[in-house]
Amino acid sequence: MALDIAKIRNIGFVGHGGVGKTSLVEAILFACGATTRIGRADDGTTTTDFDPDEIKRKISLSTAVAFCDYKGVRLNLVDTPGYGDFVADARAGLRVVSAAVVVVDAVAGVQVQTEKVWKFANEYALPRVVVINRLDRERADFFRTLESLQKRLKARLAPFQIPVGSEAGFTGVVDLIAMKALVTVDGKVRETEIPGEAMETAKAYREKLAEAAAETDDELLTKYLEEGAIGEAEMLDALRKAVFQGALVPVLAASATRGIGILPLLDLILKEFPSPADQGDVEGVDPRGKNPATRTPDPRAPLSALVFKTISDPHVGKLSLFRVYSGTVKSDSQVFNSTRDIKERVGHLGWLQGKAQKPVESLGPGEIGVVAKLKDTLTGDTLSDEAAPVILPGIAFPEPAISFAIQPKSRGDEDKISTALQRMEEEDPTLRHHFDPETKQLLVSGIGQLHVEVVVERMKRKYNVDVTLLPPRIPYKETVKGRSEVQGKYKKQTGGRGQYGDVWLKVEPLGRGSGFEFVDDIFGGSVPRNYIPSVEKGVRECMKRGILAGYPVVDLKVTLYDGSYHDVDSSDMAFQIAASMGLQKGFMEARPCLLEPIMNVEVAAPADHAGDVIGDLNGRRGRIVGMEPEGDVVAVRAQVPMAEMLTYESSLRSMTGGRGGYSMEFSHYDEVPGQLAEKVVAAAKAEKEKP
Ligand SMILES: Nc1nc2c(ncn2[C@@H]2O[C@H](COP(=O)(O)OP(=O)(O)OP(=O)(O)O)[C@@H](O)[C@H]2O)c(=O)[nH]1
Ligand SMILES: [Mg+2]
Repeated sequence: MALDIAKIRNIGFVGHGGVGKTSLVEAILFACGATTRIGRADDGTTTTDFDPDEIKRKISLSTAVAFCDYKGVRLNLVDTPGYGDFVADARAGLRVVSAAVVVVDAVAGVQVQTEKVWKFANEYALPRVVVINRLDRERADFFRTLESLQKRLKARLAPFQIPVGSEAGFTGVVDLIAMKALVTVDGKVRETEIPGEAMETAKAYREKLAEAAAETDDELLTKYLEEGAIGEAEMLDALRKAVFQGALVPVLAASATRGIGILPLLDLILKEFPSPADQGDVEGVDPRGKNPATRTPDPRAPLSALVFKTISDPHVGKLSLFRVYSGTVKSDSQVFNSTRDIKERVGHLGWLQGKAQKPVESLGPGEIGVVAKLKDTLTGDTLSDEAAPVILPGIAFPEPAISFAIQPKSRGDEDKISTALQRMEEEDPTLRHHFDPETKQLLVSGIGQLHVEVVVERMKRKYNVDVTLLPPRIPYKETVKGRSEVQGKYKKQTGGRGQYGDVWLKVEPLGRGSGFEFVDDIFGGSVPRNYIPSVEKGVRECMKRGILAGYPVVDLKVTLYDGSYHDVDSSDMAFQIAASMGLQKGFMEARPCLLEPIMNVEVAAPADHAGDVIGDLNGRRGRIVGMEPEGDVVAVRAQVPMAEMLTYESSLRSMTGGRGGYSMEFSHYDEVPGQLAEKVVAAAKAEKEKP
């Protein structure tokens, strides 16, 4: 029997790295009796950080799912990673839930990835709650964190609680709706009167909450303004509606590792967050006629399910994690992968408890489950009924931003390496590899250095191949700043039939990020129609190979405006070569330049080190774009070329005595200054001439 859809809550746990998402999920599982002991992130014993690399590094590297039952309702907890390199997985996790728990650290407040996941949640219009966690730590401050939230997140936030006690003395929370305290004494939660010292603050925040409730509704607001108060029931009702719609975001207080604030969070999830039934119909496309199609969350409707995560293991094989939107999928059956137009056999189905699975006969709408050994299904694919196929919107993943060359440690391992990488790409859509014929190197591309390092470790542990990671290759690009008009002529006369192609090309720059434009401006047949695609192909191939230093050419407009041909000797190939020759010449005459990736960097450093951090960033050709003090920490935002950030980790560590942290992501491409560009070009040339 599939679960009752109204009694399911699918919840995503998101936030900046290390704020306690995994610990919070662990505390919830324990509180609901799904586990008999509380695992600890530091000991590598949590349910959702089960991967050996996660245990070793003490951070979540990928999204994991666990379930528990609370007051008769099934909670599917989707624990996502918070570190920048892996945060794409958080977006995939949020794709299949109906609400999000955004966890922030009570010392650090809003951090880079907090804003990132907030945007992901906006994208899917998810109702959410903010949990201010780690309130038991030194220098933790609920109210200062609240301020940071209000300043940096564009949302209507309302504390539903305030903490009882602070730092090591943080013992519980005041529920501002019931005006009661829930304190933990000897590991047990007790409901008590509000302690005297918290009373005044509680009253003030209760008033703010009433105001927030009144503001959700014009009629209520009038009443509030006229009478100075609104009734308890009205207030609750208004708050509930606003939270449900995502118009108001409750803020709660917690300590995951001390088990404080867990039950009120669960009650809120139960009462205020939508079930998959409330989420209603989903929209997709019928692949047969490309028409829009909707699916109702009904167990008897045709099946639609979305695969949001793939785990591949050399021993267990492939696991596909999916959420059902409509219909019912049964063990030992066949489904239709409508994204790839193939049938797939479904063997055993299961619910997920971290790495463990609980076998089930079938999964209905709203459920999240796992199936092993689907042959060709990948993340983002829709599973449906062959008779009534539908494709649900997929999941967008960011493009890799950084590439490293890798070398096998033992000879003859090349094949093993590509097999391993192919497998890992099945489970990680942000990973790519390719062989660069120019440098004869195997390049692995990922989101950041940590990402690629983890891939290399995994390759060793799971696939038993050891490789050396060479310094990263900066993905430069080439373009022009000026214009030129040139001829490209290819003529060969060898014995019998010759080769003849002749084109005149105009080469011009395009705006940053616009890619490539080919304009056919031939009138009167100086280049015959059937050779025009050959010219475009020649130009494109040449752009791909690069001209200045072997990096791809971008932001270029090429106009073919004249040429000539020969009745016998002209051919597709001859025109391709002529175009390529023309472009190489035209490119070099149009003031070529190199472009480099510029990163958005955010550094959090102790305030007394801010000067050093800024000076150092300036030295890295960085441009400081903002600086915000947050307590005794300063957040510095800058734009810095990627080439200057390769050694940042260790520099920051030594500059701040290990207390600084940073994150970065790709922002845009910009011109490499002249002298540096010359060096890159010279290095590329040397590389090419190497035997
Ligand atoms: N003092 C204190 N420490 C906590 C609390 N919650 C988590 N921690 C600690 O914070 C560290 C990170 O906890 P995790 O649960 O792994 O954090 P996370 O948000 O899942 O981290 P990522 O998934 O890697 O982004 C661990 O050392 C936890 O023990 C808390 O409430 N109080
Ligand atoms: Mg985690």
